[in-house]
Amino acid sequence: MKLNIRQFSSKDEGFRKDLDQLLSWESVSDASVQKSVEEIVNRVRTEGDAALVELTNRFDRRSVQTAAELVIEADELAKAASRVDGAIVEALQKAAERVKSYHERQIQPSWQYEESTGTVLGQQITPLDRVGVYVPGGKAAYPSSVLMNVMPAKVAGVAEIVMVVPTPDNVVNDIVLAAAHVAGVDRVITVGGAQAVAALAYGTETVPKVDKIVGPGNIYVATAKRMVFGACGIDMIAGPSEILVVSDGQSNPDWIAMDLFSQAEHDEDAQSILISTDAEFIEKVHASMERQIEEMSRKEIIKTSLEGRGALIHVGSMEEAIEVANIVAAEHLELSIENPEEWVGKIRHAGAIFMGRYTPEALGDYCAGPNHVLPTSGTARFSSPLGVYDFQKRSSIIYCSHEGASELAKIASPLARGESLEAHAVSAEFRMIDKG
Ligand code: HSO
Ligand code: ZN
Repeated sequence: MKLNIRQFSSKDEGFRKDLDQLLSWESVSDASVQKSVEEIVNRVRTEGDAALVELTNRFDRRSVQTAAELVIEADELAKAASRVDGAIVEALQKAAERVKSYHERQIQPSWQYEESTGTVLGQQITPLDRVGVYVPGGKAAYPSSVLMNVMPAKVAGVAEIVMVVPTPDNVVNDIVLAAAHVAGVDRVITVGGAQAVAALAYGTETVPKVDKIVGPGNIYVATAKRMVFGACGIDMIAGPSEILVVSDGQSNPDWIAMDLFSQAEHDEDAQSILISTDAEFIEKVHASMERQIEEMSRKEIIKTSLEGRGALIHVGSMEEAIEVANIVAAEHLELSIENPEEWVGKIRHAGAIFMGRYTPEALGDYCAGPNHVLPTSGTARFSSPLGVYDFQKRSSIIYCSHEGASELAKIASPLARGESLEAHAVSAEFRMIDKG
């Protein structure tokens, strides 16, 4: 199948402009979506379960009478897992174990230090009490994403995890429920869309109010998450998935072609880019893609993605390749080169860096251990993979000895008077040992 993929060279005039255009992604903010989400959120907020039942019946073509029918308790999840192919359950368990072990290294301990006056200062770490995990239904229902969203919360010590997943026409995805079971979700509620987000943010008679909502969703879900932010925390708003492969031309072109496909098959808006110092290699990868695409079950999605947002970029040197990679700030960056450890230190912006020829993104997507919820659309410039730290918060600890308080009061008092805040000044001065 012929594939018309954009080709650039860093030598081209206007290369930087072309690159910026390639990378530009407008997250759609549609006024009509905004309006209907606002209505839905307000209804669930004020009417609770009644609105949740009515909206779920309407949008998901269901006919439940009460909100209790929307709940799947933990023992039901175990039953769902027993209906799933044993090899898949075993793989989910192995993946969960690896993701857990990786994330355990992210736990931030509380700390404190003592000054010579006996004053103690520190930071106390606590997990969030309750978290809601949104799992999309339909074509993007990924059991692996259930693990990636739930495991860091578990490792952080979140006491209760509620998962919501739409089940249009009453069709449940047993593998998603099995993943929830393996990850240790406490309860699943079969609702989706903006109504699910509102229920989690404000609580209903049946859905407990959570402290943070994580997990990807469509435009309605993303809009609702932005809207409820403040009532609870939210994770980042994910854009389409991207991969950037940097190759020295020495890898197998078929492997690189398939790595690019692996991102393109996610959806039509996904972005796959190859950068290489070897123009001939780029041609080989292109030819391989045109050959291998014939065998792909998602060939139409792959073609649309590659022709719409993909690119093959020739650069003059590895230095230039790294410079471009830092501009792209890709969600996934594969360094398919001989000595990735020599170059990785120069990468300043990337969600996850896959080192060498034997590390395709697909292994990271499922089971290597690091999280696959990563910053998209260049946001790796200022944000990080989902992690244990997203489910922990910090409280400052200040414990003054009498001597320490006295010393601090000498600093605080003039500052307070400078701000014309007398009570502050006097409150501090009361703790002075020598008030003279
Ligand atoms: N590459 C996706 C994650 C995923 N892949 C789920 C397969 N299943 C976004 O990082
Ligand atoms: Zn993937």
